[in-house]
Amino acid sequence: MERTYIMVKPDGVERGLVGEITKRFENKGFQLLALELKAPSREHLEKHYADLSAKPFFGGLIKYMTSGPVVAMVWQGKGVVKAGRVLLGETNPLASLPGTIRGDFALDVGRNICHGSDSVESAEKEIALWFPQGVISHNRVIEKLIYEN
Ligand code: IDP
Ligand code: MG
Repeated sequence: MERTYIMVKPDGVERGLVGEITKRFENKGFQLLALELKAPSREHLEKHYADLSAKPFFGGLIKYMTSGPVVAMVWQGKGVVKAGRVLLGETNPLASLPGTIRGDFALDVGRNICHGSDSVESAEKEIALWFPQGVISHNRVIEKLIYEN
């Protein structure tokens, strides 16, 4: 089953949006496999965002991401990587439709409150980076109410 890495960024945590963001993944039917409030180091975040290290906003991004604790999560379910990005909205919150997390709760690309993996491959890399100890394995009782097969 597909998994993705979702993170509430420091502004999302500080604004009290952890429950709101988590609720949307729960409501959709996805399964929570890991959740932890973390204060990652600069080095850890530089690894997480390594693909963006040449971007002009990289320094600001790392400063933003180290400004407070984040909530690191792993969610599992059918098509969860793409569906997670749909729930989040566009990178630029002003381009995000109402009904999406960024569309409902953010304005600025540099304060867009949440992260979601952009492919199955990067999801697995990010899960290994944030949860090197691994995540739980649990067969939900409600699985037959969420999936036909
Ligand atoms: P994503 O988070 O939607 O996948 P990415 O392009 O991977 O977007 O960029 C990672 C994060 O870097 C964004 O969520 C945003 O916080 C920040 N970022 C992206 N583009 C800009 C920009 O042009 N200015 C400032 N910050 C940016
Ligand atoms: Mg990205």
